[in-house]
Amino acid sequence: MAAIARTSNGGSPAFRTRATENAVSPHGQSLFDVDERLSVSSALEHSMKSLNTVAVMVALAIATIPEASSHSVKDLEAMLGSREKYFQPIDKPAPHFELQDADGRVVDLAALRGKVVVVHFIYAGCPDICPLHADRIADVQAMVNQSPMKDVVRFVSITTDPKNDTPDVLRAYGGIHGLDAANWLFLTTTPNQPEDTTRKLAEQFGHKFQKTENEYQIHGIVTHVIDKDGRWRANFHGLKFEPANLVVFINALVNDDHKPHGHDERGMWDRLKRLFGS
Ligand SMILES: [Cu+2]
Repeated sequence: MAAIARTSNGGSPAFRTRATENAVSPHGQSLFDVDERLSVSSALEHSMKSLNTVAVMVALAIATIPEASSHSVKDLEAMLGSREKYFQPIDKPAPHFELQDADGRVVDLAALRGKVVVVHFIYAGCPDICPLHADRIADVQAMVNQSPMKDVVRFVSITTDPKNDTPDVLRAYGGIHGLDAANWLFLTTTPNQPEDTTRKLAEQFGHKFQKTENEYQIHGIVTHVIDKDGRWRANFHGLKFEPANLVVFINALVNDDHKPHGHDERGMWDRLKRLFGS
């Protein structure tokens, strides 16, 4: 039985092309200024490979944009809200988790402070959707890792099937899907946690993995983005979102040192250091 994923159709090629082209605009304006001159029939829309190439250029280009303010993150949220229909802005503390990697190293949310974290839930035995989700995350990671953002961004896959996703399975999975272990983690439950811990965690993130009689799981697809302060800032739903939009959003959070929630010390210190060139 196939897992069922909550996806919907859309994401017109015209939109993808326009958003991507505008994101590389060299004029120092908003990444999403509308440029109606672009042709809908651009060759880009026919080639995911070309799109990825352009998207890598986007990642490189935006990495050189001067520090964004929280104001620009809000602006970007508003623009993504109208242009990327699979984007859902959120602003609340991310659900806490304490899990472990294939080598038994415990990783909790607090350990990821100071990093922008892209989290998603999958299980290795999934026959259809999870492999595609992992491939999509690998695409985004490849773009991010072409830029200095690599040091500030962590990609975290969490298995919802800890019984079957043994350490060996976890170790093999990244290589199969092109995920770079430099800033990617595949986490599972710790030995003393109940078997459904990560499925419960997915519910805290707002979606469900429901086990069926034959070991498959019925589930949706959501990519979560957590900022450097551990706040859950967005969901990208399904697989039809434009990867470059996720990269642009990640970039805004990487550059956002403003603390809108009343704890500004580190951001202020960083700005002072930059001001004095140290
Ligand atoms: Cu799946």
